Amino acid sequence: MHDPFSAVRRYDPRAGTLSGAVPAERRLRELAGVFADDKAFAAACAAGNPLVYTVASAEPADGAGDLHYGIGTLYPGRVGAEFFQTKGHLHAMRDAAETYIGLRGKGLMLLEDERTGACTAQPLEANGIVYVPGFVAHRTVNTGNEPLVYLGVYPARAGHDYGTIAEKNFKQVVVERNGRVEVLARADVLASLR
Ligand code: S6P
Ligand code: ZN
Repeated sequence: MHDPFSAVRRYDPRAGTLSGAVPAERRLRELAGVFADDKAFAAACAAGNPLVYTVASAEPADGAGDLHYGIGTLYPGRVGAEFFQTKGHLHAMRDAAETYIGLRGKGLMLLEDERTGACTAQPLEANGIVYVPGFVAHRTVNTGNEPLVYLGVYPARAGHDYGTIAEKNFKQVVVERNGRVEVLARADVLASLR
């Protein structure tokens, strides 16, 4: 029988593992449309289709008040000038918020409110916490040289809407330029690639 109290898991912040969870893998080819530079994307896929990130999730129960959580491990790397990043999503249950807790490494979260269009890039790194309110699309970017490992905790019924992002993408793009991390407008980056 399901025991509601046998709920202890172990995680490893260096390896990004979670006991009892088989990590889902996202390789570069699955991120078609995410990166601004189509040519660099095609070249990187052809050159070995690297593992970009894994997510190891725990879904203890699915009631209205329940929580799910997952450990994301986003590897360092770039496609052209743009840092490795997650697909990004809104929650299907739009008002579902999420708390991201940084465990290892250094990066940014791109946040974009679908109601107002307001967007920002917030630091996500070891010992830092980013709160993602409802109605806010979120994407994680690794701007460092080691894996970015984080824990995301969200309502069990949040769900994922990837389609809206696939259509519109995020307004901001995070690139390395002259050895520095820069957050640029996608429209400007696309124009410079033409
Ligand atoms: C789930 C939570 C994270 C992401 C993970 C991968 O609500 O936000 O666990 O699933 O960062 O990102 P994505 O966009 O591929 O789901
Ligand atoms: Zn989420």
